[in-house]
Amino acid sequence: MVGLKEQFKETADKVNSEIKALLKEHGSKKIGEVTLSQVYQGMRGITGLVTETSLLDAQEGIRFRGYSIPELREKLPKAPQGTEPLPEGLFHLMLMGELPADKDVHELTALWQRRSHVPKHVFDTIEALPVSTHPMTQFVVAIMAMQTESSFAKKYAAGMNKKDYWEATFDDAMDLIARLPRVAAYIYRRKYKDGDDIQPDGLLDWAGNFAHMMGYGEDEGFKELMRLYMTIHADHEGGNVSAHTTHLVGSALSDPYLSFAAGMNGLAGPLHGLANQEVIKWIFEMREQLGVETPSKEQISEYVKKTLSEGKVVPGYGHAVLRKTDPRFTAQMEFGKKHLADDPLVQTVWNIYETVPPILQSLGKIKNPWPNVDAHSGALLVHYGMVEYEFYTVLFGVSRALGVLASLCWDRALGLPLERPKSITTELVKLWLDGKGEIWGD
Ligand code: CMX
Repeated sequence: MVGLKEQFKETADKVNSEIKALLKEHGSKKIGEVTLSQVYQGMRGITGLVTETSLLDAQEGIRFRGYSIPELREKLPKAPQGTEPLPEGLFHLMLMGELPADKDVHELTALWQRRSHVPKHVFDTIEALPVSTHPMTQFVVAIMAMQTESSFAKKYAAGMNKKDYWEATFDDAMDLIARLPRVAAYIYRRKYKDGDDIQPDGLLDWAGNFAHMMGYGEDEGFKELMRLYMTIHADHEGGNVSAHTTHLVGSALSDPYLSFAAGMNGLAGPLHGLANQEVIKWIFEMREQLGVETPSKEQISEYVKKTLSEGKVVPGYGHAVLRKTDPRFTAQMEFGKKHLADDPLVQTVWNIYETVPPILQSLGKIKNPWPNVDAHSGALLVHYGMVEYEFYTVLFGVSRALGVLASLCWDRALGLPLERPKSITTELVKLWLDGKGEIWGD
């Protein structure tokens, strides 16, 4: 779609000039201080990145270009007869900084439909893996196999002018987003449905078609859930592991396929995206051990204490930045109340929500005892029949592509450089504390 690409370039040029002027006048202003604890403890609270697509407030939660999740659910275009936002609209908002018109969203749906062809060798590569391979591993391998299609890699090898990086990145981002649902659905059908692959439906929206290819095309409720799911998991500002990794690897001018695959390896960690499978696994194990379908709050409380006493985390709770209930949790809870309030598993998730925070709080060390996005998503999926929880992080990954690839377009359009922070050794820290060594920047 020439239109969106040109519009993006025009917007990016304007922002680029603004940033240049801003740095010329204010470039030496300090925006914070760094403590020794922050250096050792995961760089929490250090502002060191620019990500244009979304901003996280510790108390309020995520805003995409200034819009909260409830606002997006109201304002973004919907599917015919649908009430949840189309993720195409969120992508447009993140990329362009403005809410899309219905027409923009339809054009994006059509563009992604046109560019969704996945080459045969990608399916062959997936087939070369044992079917028992974790779906996230199959997903990353498939993304790497698709790297043969990278326009950025081909153009760079041929000698691309740095002024054109943004365009090749844009093209790769669009192709990747268009192809990911097909690849992810193929992995799902291969692993869980005897390889009974379902061809795309060229008339459906991006998330609706994804639901269809996974085998849930007859279920309007599941399609609506996918539209909401793909919207709320897309972005969470720039410092989280998947977004930061994609940005970091991209800063070496690794093409968007390489960068996104790297980000997905980070999403596959249990403290990040894999937590969505861990939550359901944990609830299933609790139900099995207690021998009941809907454990009481007292039983949940005992099980949480047991989990903690075994030196494990309670999955789905806590956050590195947020300090309140995640609005992505709340959006899913609202979806649950509207469509499946009687579901016993969903009710268990709500009982856990009432039980866990005071217990975590009582430990005195946890900065955020409240649920994050992963605490709720699995229960909704199980309701519609998707019980294969090892697949859940792939759903998260398909959605996350929207945010991190929109950001990668911005990275190249703004000409952001190689990322290379300074590291130090404990030896140097000790010398510095004794006044015998200098830390760069001190
Ligand atoms: N259960 C048990 N202990 C927890 C906990 C939880 N849910 N959340 C934090 N803690 C512990 C930490 O492990 C840490 O313990 P130690 O001091 O013994 O090492 C202590 O409380 C302080 O941690 P914190 O500063 O509050 O949290 P962090 O910023 O270090 O970690 C996170 C954030 C998300 C990794 C952590 O809360 C956690 O492990 N949660 C469970 C896994 C999870 O749900 N991850 C998904 C996050 C959302 C996403 O990215 O998808």
